[in-house]
Amino acid sequence: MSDTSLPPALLTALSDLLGPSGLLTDAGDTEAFCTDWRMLYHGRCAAVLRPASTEDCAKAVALCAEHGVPMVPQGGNTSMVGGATPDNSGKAVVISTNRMTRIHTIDHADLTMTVEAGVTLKAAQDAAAAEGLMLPLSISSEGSAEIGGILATNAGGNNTVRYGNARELALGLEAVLPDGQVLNLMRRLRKDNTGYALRQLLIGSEGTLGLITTAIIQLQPAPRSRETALCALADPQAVLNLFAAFRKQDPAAIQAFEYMSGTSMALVNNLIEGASLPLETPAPAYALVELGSPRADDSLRTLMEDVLGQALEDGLVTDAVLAESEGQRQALWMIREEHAEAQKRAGASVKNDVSVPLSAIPEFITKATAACEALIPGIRVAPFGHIGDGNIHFNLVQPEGMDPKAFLAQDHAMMDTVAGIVRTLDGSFSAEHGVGQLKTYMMPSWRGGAELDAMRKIKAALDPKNLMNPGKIFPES
Ligand code: 2HG
Ligand code: ZN
Repeated sequence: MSDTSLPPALLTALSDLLGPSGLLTDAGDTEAFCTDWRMLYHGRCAAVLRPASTEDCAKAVALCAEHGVPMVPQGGNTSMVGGATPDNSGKAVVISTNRMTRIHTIDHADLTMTVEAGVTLKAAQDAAAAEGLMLPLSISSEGSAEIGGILATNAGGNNTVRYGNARELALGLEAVLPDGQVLNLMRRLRKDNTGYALRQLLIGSEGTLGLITTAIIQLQPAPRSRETALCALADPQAVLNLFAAFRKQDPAAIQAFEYMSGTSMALVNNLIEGASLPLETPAPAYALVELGSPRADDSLRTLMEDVLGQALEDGLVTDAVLAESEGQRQALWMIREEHAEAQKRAGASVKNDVSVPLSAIPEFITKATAACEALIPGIRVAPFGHIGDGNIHFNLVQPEGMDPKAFLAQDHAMMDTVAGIVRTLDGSFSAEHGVGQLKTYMMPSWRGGAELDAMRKIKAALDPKNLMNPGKIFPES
């Protein structure tokens, strides 16, 4: 039985092109593609298209474009801002990349991997590791998030502090444009100033300018020594001081530098099975520090012990634990990576993925905490994130016992309160999660004037009928 509203001619053409496993039209099969990971958005679609190659994807896009059917690209469906969920008109098709799962090559001389959009980040990391190399991008959702979506949203994550965002790692790209043309930018060059950097335009465009199908990713030699520590501290300023202490000794050794507040840590402890704080007493703030090097000597251990030893002596760090095995390292990372899941289990929450200059972080956290507590008494302010990049997930969890709907009804008031403080500190309301549909309403006041105008002109030039991921990034008027 088919639940689609697609015109019969298009349906037949798509069915001939993609075959039974490449075209889903039953509501029971398409439902999972119409809801986001956080269950905040519940859209509908006319069909889910699952092309298995760039060629099929391009033909499917051309057919939809011809019939004026909107298209929503979707990877692992892990967006935090509703970036891959269709609206509820039921007119759009979702184009899922999850059948494009080939890893074409891993090149040791160029240190690159050529990979299709639907490969999960974890599968790509594992393939690199199996060859003694490292794909230096790590995010909490890496088991499901796919390479195409990661590039479309310019994901950041835990290793940005050393290796940059997804943008810095993509040397080449192939994408299908909104009219079905294939844009082949698969060049593998570190230097290439031949006209506009279209690759960088597609990266971070959240699927509004085209659908990324293949990429060439820069790899690194695998680390042969790694040191990981969890530290307890008094406040975010102390966490930043510890970051500065490591940076002063050897900035290139810092592979990750993460912050967790006492409140967010307590949620993980209470709500995630198998997670327990490996420190004597709970603290107001924590830092998860990872150092890495392709050298196999013990210089990182010395560095870690020297900096932490001094910090403990100075009272900057109040307690610390070092991972003594890969198992212990993974247990420390599990505590960090389960933050999003713990907050989901704690009830409704509002996410503010912000960045401010490093020096402004303590002031931001203090002011935003006070403002949110004044706005909603009993609110649980649970910030954490990539403090080494100035990126804080300033997440707000509903008061215990409050009706989740009543809490979410105030989401704009909360987001505007936080964003207002971010603005006074020269920050951004979207650091690494994108604008999606959740934050489109903020665009005119943040990216108004010539900047938003230029963005709209680019969108109109590449997608004049507004068919590719409509309703994302751009506010309606
Ligand atoms: C992370 O850093 C992700 O774990 C998710 O970006 C952040 O839940 C969040 O807000
Ligand atoms: Zn993050």
